[in-house]
Amino acid sequence: MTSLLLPALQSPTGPAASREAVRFGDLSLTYGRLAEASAALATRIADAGRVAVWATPTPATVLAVVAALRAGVPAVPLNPRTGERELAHILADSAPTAVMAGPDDVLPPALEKLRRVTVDARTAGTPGAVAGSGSLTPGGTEPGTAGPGSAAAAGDAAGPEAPALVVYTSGTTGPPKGAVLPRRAVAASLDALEDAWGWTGDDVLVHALPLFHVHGLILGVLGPLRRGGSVRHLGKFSPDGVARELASGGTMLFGVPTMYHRLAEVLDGSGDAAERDALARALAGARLLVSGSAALPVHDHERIAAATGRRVIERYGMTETLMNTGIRADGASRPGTVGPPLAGVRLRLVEDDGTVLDAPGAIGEIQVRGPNLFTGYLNRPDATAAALTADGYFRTGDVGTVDEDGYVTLVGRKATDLIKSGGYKIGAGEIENALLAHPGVREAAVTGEADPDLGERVVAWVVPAAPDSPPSAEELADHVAAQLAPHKRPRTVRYLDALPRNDLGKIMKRSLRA
Ligand code: MCA
Ligand code: AMP
Repeated sequence: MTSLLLPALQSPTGPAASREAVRFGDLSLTYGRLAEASAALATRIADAGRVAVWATPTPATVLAVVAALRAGVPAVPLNPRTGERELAHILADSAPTAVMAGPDDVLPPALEKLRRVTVDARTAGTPGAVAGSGSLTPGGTEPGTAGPGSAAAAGDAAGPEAPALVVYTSGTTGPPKGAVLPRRAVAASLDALEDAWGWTGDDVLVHALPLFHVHGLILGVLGPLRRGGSVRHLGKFSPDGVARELASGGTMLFGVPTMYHRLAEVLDGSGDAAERDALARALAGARLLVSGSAALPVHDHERIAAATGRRVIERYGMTETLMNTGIRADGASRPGTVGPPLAGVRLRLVEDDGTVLDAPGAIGEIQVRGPNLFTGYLNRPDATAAALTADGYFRTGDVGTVDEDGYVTLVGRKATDLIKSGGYKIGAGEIENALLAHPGVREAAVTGEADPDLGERVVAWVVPAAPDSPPSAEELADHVAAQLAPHKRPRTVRYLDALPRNDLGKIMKRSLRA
């Protein structure tokens, strides 16, 4: 493991400098430009204790995060669609002193109090920018600070335990918690994937994942940059975009199961035959198709394999642990399993009473330990202590089995109040609290239901304050989207006269589901 997080950005010259680092549509950044611009930007945030990044799916986000890493300043990526209540919580909790955003981004009032550092990844006119071809000349609102010497000024050499990112993730109750991810964990996890997948600087990764979570940002952006390779981001997921980028040089595809499901629907559907064939050819030509963040149903595995002759491989991770297991590029694919532990990761199954299970076929909670783990939750020593065992293992809350050759299969989750929808982790409690804050809601409970596209769908069970004029499902969805985030909105609302409760007054969600 190299001590620099992004060695390819240190002082690239010659062909290494002109290699494309990132491309979003017709906007692209070479290693040379990214190195220069991020070094200049790093000097502007060097004194920020923590910096928020308005994480739109654009090159500005890449530039901002790389600059923060090079400055040794922890970055807090924000979902640009975060609602009022959730944003207020994240800002109060993480206390950034500045926010990095693109020149045209309209920031919500809560962010106006912070120093705004404009990240302009489009300004043309600096040597190397080719007008009209989409080459970028970033450098922010202080032109002239990016010079050939400045790339070396940014160290990228903060200590291994220094926090690189704070990523917010939902729990069963309460607002999201900030997982503090040290540089050591980012490096270790990306290097374990290099080993598992033979990931090199020649790879061109294609994806359309959001840039405010581990999957899209750490694996999907820092992964290629650490290897000196390229990433092409689609901006917004579409089967056409996937086909286009894989057919024109893309070697790897990362996606959540919902995306692979939508690809399978095209491959298996009765739509346009030319579109279907183009997609099948493009997928067949890729070196690696990787799914993660939730389980890819075997039916979708099979449909993709039938149409392309290629197997999607799965890897299993978590915000707090980064990547734990994965099918190797040179290993047996085995749909339905998430592969063996990655290099450096120790994984065990544990019974409720703490007994470690080692009989093949045993089912228990998955606990993991290794250099890939976070350091803790920001401002939450209680939650951090509860998540870790005395001997340093992280309690994932996932329930699984390990077979004789070490392949892990996930069979469920300990907490029924966690919903995975479209690959996003969503806590039932935070949605219930948001619903209860709506004047038309007297009581609320939230559950997850199976959904062929999203994996699980958020369902709200509501007792209206006024039974004759309940708030509409759309109004409640809009309310949750505006307070928390659009992906947390209920997709189904069911109205009841009362919630089923046990003798202690606790809501019996099991009987709701039944
Ligand atoms: C709809 N929209 C609304 C509302 N309704 N906006 C405001 N209020 C409303 N009431 C908007 C949305 O914002 C969006 O806008 C559009 O309508 C469609 O939204 P939605 O229906 O939510 O999209 P979808 O089709 O359901 O999205 C599917 C998806 C998405 C693209 C697969 O779920 C996704 O990107 N998932 C990735 C999750 C992920 O990266 N997870 C990683 C975390 P517009 O059309 O403009 O966009 S897990 C992780 O990191 C660990 C480590 C791991 O293992 O990977
Ligand atoms: P998050 O906290 O958003 O990082 O989500 C982490 C959770 O996603 C894990 O605890 C798992 O429940 C789930 N997950 C991630 N990858 C997979 C996978 N390949 N198969 C099934 N579940 C997964």
